[in-house]
Amino acid sequence: MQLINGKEISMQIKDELKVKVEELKKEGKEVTLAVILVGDDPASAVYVGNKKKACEYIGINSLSYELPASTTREELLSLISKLNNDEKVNGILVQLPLPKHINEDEIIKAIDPSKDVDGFHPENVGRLSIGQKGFVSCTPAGVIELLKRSGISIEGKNCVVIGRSNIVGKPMAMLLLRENGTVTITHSRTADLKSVTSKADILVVAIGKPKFITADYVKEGAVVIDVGIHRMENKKLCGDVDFDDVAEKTSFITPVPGGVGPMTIAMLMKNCVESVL
Ligand code: BQF
Repeated sequence: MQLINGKEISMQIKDELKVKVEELKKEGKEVTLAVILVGDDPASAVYVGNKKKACEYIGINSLSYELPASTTREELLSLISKLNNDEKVNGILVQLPLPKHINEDEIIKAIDPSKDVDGFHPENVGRLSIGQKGFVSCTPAGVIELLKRSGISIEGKNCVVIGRSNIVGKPMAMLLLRENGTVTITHSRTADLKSVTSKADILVVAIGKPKFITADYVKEGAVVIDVGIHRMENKKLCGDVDFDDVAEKTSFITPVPGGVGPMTIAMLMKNCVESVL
């Protein structure tokens, strides 16, 4: 079993981006990301903090908008419109989830697709599905980058994705398909999940249930990528995969923390740099 060190690989990517941003500065080009956080969800605050720290490390300007949970859709839409029209702003990120009284789809649709560094706008989702250039959702993009930089080939492999969210599962499947994987998407209504996952050469797990995937779901020698993130009672983080049970059966596995999570941030930074090119 080989541990895939997402922290280390993400650092490598961030260092590459730092060089790129310095070069852009010599050409008089700056990179600026606007980060919008609505409400006071503690996990969201941590994620936004991680993104701002990464910007600082790389040399990307970050503009921070922290709005109360009582913010109306009109107020949020008007901020987005202002940022869409601000030529100094290259990327706009609205941290999800939003408070329940605001429709996320409407907000995402309001972001200029050319500044949609999260890759959530329907235009960018559509582009991914028909093989055109565009911003790709950061977490699944990070998973592909982890596989490539670990020397794991996707072509011809039996790839099984657990989870069908718009942010992870669906774009993950599209990306694996683009790399010529043979892709199966499973979800909460899948009959006999175990029989499907135990045929996977590459298993990407985004279920949202702590330590759900045990050794009996995994084929001997498989690559297991854990997208889940949960905070346990003892404050420690764990994934959707029961790491201690599964690890010895795999050829490669990602830990939580330090696996996919840091790659999500690195790919966001990559999208920000690409938004100025
Ligand atoms: C690590 C996220 C669920 C819902 C909304 C590093 C992050 C997490 C873990 C991070 C995530 C998860 C983010 C680690 C951003 C990934 O060391 O393991 C970084 O900041 N993430 C988000 O913005 O929104 C989410 C998960």
